[in-house]
Amino acid sequence: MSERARDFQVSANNSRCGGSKRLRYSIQDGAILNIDSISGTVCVEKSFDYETQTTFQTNVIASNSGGESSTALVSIRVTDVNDNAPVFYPQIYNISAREGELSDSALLVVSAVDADRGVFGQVRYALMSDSATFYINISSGELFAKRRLPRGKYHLIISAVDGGGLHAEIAAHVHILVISSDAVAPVFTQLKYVIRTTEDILPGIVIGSVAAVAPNPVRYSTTGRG
Ligand SMILES: [Ca+2]
Ligand SMILES: [Ca+2]
Repeated sequence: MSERARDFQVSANNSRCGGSKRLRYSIQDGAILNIDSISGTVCVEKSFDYETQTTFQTNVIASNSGGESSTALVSIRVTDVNDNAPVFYPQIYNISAREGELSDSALLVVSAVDADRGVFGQVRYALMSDSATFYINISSGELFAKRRLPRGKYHLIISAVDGGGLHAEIAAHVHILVISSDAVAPVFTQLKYVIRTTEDILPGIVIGSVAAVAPNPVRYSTTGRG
């Protein structure tokens, strides 16, 4: 059953000679599924979310007017649909680069996450502006300069799309300040930091750290979603 669930039907026989033929169906976990007591059609009361739960089991009961009953197991396997678009995090990037430099290293890595799995969760990036000067690795999100950059400011817009064709609702914005070759900008020790934490972490608890090196004291700030 997909996250957009369909109804299906259960059936039972009441073959005892002379017994009542009137069957009634009922189901456990009525908050999630509902069953038509006459036809046995099972309906969804509450949407499934593949990202939360991929299987679900419950019992259905068929009983006759004589008080006899039997039970069957209904096992539901939820299949993934593309119900999540990529989301950039962070959505705004501010970096500086030195004029006249051309490096094989990426200027930065943009990142969008998609809660779906498989192809539906695969994110590809595209540069929507200034593609004559910059290019992006569509799989990794690494942003490179195509040529030596003159001093100035650049504003790039980057989109993300998943394997099912859903686009990120909000694009990423990259602000690049190209500074004098004499200036020394702080340099992060890594272009991308991955920090894992549990969902029930309390505010104020340290979950990781980042580091940049520079000849002068460095101040840190964040630009993503709060
Ligand atoms: Ca999904
Ligand atoms: Ca998706």
